[in-house]
Amino acid sequence: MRALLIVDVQHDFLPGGRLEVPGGDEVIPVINVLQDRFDLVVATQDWHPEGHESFASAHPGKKPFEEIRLHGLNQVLWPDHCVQGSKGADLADTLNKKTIAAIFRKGMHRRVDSYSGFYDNGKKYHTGLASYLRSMGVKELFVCGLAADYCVYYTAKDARNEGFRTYYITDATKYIAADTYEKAISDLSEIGVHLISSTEL
Ligand code: VGL
Ligand code: ZN
Repeated sequence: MRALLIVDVQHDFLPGGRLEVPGGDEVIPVINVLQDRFDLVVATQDWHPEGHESFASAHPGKKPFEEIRLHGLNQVLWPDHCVQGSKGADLADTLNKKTIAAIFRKGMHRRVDSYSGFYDNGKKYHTGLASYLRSMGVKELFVCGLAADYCVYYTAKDARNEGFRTYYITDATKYIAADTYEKAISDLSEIGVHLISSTEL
């Protein structure tokens, strides 16, 4: 059984959104076409409470994209984004949602960020995604969405560590910054995540 995992294709990560990913909207037509080729389609949704500690606005004097130590972890500070119940947190209007069987929300714990769809950055709280995929008989997981160098990267890495044969679809994701993307790609290939193009599917 193989599954497609669509990471954080939400308004706030699209051009004009609060944490826009350059060219982020371009992944949507690619993902829409891909969906039909999978037995199972699952999505994640970044879903922060107001005042989440990953927001620069929660730290007086700090600006977005600065890095701090937060409860023992390195944390990039972000503009407020994907606030629970806001329009920016909705899955993109043009994303086909008909085939999405389940949506796993993350980033709800105020004190810790959650890039991966599997667990938070401190690996303390699980979303249930790993056991869900196993219970559905998934062996191969194909990861796409936003952003390539943060949530898609960490999700693919954890998928591999959880024992799934993992594929990272390079033309169905876009990055926030080129340097973090380069690091992500080399780390993923080192740990045995397969980098593929949607045209190979
Ligand atoms: C993301 C930064 C903060 C992502 C989410 O979806 O890649 N990046 N929250
Ligand atoms: Zn976030």
